[in-house]
Amino acid sequence: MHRLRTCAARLRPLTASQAAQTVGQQRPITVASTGSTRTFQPIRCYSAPVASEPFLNGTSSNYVEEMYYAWLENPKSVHKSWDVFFRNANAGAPPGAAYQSPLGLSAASSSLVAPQLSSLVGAQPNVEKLVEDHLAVQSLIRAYQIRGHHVAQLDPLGIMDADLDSHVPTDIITSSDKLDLAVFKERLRVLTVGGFYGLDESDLDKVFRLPTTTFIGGSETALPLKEIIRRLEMSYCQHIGVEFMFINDLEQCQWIRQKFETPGVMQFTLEEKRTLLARMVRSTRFEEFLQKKWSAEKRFGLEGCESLIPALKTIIDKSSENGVENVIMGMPHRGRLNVLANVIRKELEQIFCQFDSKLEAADEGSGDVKYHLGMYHRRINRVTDRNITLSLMANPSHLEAVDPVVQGKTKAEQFYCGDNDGNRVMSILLHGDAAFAGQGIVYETFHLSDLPSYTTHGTVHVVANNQIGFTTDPRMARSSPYPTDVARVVNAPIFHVNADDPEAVIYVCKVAAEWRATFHKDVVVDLVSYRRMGHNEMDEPMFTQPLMYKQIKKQKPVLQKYAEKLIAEGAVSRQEYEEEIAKYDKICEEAYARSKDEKILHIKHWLDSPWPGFFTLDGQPKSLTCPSTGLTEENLNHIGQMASSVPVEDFTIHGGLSRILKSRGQMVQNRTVDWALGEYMAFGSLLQEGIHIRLSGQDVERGTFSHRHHVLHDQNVDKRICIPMNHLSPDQAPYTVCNSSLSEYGVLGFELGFAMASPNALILWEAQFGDFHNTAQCIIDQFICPGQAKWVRQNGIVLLLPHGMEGMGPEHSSARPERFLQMCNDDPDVLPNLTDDIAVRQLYDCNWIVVNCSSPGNYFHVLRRQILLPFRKPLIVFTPKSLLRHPEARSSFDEMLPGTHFQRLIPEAGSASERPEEVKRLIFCTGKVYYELTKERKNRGMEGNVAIARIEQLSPFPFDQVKAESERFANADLVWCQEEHKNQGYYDYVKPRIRTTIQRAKPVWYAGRDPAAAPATGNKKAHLMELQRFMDTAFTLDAFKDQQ
Ligand SMILES: Cc1ncc(C[n+]2csc(CCOP(=O)(O)OP(=O)(O)O)c2C)c(N)n1
Repeated sequence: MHRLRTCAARLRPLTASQAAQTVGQQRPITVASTGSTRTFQPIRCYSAPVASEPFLNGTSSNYVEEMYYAWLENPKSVHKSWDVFFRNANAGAPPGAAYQSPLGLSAASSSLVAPQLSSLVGAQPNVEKLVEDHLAVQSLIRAYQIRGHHVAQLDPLGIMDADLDSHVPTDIITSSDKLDLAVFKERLRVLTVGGFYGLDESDLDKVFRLPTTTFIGGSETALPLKEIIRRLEMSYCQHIGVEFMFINDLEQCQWIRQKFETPGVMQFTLEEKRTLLARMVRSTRFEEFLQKKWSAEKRFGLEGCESLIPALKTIIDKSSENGVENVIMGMPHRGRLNVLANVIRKELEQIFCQFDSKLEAADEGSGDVKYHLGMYHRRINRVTDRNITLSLMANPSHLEAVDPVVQGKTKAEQFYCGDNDGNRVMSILLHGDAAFAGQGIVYETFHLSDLPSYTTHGTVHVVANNQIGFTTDPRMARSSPYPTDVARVVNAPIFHVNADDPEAVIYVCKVAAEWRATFHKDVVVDLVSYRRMGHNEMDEPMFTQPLMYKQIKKQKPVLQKYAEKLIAEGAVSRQEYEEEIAKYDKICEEAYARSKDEKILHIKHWLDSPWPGFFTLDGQPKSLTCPSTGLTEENLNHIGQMASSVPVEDFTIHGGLSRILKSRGQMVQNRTVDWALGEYMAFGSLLQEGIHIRLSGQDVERGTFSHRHHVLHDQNVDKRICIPMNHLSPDQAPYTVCNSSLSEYGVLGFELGFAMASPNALILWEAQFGDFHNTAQCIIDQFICPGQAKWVRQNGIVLLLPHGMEGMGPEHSSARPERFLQMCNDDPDVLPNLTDDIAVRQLYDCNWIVVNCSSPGNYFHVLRRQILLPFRKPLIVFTPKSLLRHPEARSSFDEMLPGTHFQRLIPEAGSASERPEEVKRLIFCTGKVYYELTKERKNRGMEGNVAIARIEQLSPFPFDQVKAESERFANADLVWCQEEHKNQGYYDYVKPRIRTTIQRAKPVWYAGRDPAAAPATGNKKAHLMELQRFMDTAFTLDAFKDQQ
């Protein structure tokens, strides 16, 4: 195409009047995109008449263009005369010289063309200049598109560079005093002298043809250079800085260019302006009202970035117009109360009463500070007159941690309403500039955005970029030019906008919402603003940013500026403006008066994810019992068949896998399950009962230890897969199993969010090895552990954490049970009432459940119990590695039949239980070490005098069953045995609880590894020696006599 431009058109500058007559025919081009087609208007084709080639005119050039393309593909496919013409033109022949008549061509050959051309080119040097000038103009346009944002006037204070760089790119003809002709000319001169473009002042009035990659011409295809520059300045260097040229999709780039370059795009109706003013009034006066009433309270006000409120409202209005019915939002502290009041429309009195420190909390748990609480609200969108549900997720202080949670919740809402393309449910994420740049979870969340099982089909990100993070300047807080650069990794366009220009803000928000609706991809709006107060209202910003704050003190509030603008334009009268303010102030005052009537604080009014129908109307569980988690033999057989077969035809699986499936089949015949089959039985049965299951994590489809194989791969057809679990019965719930990106923080947060959407789903996240969960520690500490206490919302997420000391070194060994146990809320020193319903009651009171199952049957039960319970609690499961294939780690169908339950404690059932009074030692343990203990006991022939009991549910602690077991072996001393080091594992958790159970009547001795800094040795021999040493301790009956 580039060659065609130079040869078929032989561009040369036209005068302005000529240009007006030579408007090229515009033909719309239609571009296919996901699910729809779009038409761009206008796309120019180079069809202007060119005087120098007599046969080229407006009507013939299409024909020439086609000939040219044909020639490019195959020079022999066109007539010889065209062949010669294109060769000459391509070689640089000047206008009029490229064409040679066919007659003269009888002996035409490329050897003839070259000497002829060289003389022609030499004879008309100005043609070269013309081509160069056009190329220069094209480069200039491109330079603005790529780098215009670097000089856009983004900082409302006018003292900072949003990209942290005061340098003006050398290839744009602008300066911060843009459009000042003198400055402009000087810069043009510098560029000319520098030889960058080779243009000079005399070119300013010359008319240049515009390339197809710009829309600045509107309906014109050629413009004088001066006008080209002016329009580029208007598009790219005013209050909007558009960063998009890194996107490697032409259609998307064209779309954005059209949105920002087309002349007159930023025009607003009177109605729109007045609505915008009213929204600015609400945003501004809300903060003023809070400041007036509670001047000594922290509220993390929005002052300096008030246009955030109309920005969000515009995104929501536009999205609602495009069919969105449900918007899930996540945001940090800044402006959160304002968003709750003016975007979500939480009742103002509910917000105001949060400021009343004397109000008592009605709900159990810690509650949370007001600027962390979530909210769910369904209402009519006044602009579109359509229903819309808005929810703001509760979040911790930990900045950006809520991002993946919002995405997971959004994905779940899309999944449950069959919204496969994100047309009805969307997410909006708000960020602070320092956090957006600094927190790695932002990057991890972006990387989920286009993965099939994690995409939410485009998120609109809004950065409240107040150009400061607490007391830290941006130049100390990030190494990238903008805080938003992280978004570039997923090709998200970034719209920087000066937040003191509300109309520009509204415009980019409209475009952002349209972008999301059109391309279903992420987009970022960067609201460049300032922070009028300190980090919070108590902070003194002058300590650290004196000059910035001197400027801020002089800065006229944006509402005032915008109101004055509209009054000057005549869009609104001063009286109307003042009435609007008075109206909103009155609303606030009335709500304030009502808030005084509130007697009690209800955190449950701040629930972000209600589960209608799951609880009673009072929010209580419908019962406090749990039915049997067993299954019929028939059902176990049916699921077992599916787990051991390939339910589709002509599907070739790997030979090794065939053997695995065959051995599963044999297990089913023998009425036994191993770990994988036990899990299969639990999943399969819940699916058949209508419970959706989603298992996500790194390599979960096969299973890190190659034991699961939930996704079969055809060995002959690329990417053909089969998930037998989805073939159980026609009316079953869907099973989702998905290998995730290599992120724990992001993916665990995502699954937690997914689990929030519905109580009727089993959502599991599996760590590759249990210790990797600590890169997601924030999700565990801030959401999973205290979520219900802070935000009265339950969550039944399951964490599968492979754990066990197997000589694999300090990593890959410990899932750190001690940390989970240390965060359990049960009291070690208080023996609960040992009533019949203690098991369920304890579960209801706990903050999470921690188990380490020693048998596949018990694992099966605990998974099923998770759903059959009438409430939801997070479940932490330490899962095995070597036990997956241990011949003894099998369970019989008998342990899984109707009437069976999860066993919180598996008592001694061997010879020791025959004469319990003769038993000298009762060893309590959990997990894999049980198999090492029983082996050692057998080797030593001590089965009659050492009993071993397995605590399968560590927390809530089975006080009742530990008591029963201790009383059964009344003459035995008590030992806690674990394979973990003494300062790790379970010891510190179980010891005081066993002591409480036996009323401190006996000591609880320790057999296990010594305290250590690392979780395990890297030396296999040392590992085995350690194991032998603590086995010796466990089975030496007088091992503790010196400690008596
Ligand atoms: C993960 C995390 N680290 C540190 C903090 C403490 N902190 C609270 S606000 C803040 C500054 C945030 O700056 P920015 O993201 O620009 O938002 P702003 O407060 O300016 O709106 C910091 C460091 C935190 N809340 N979370």
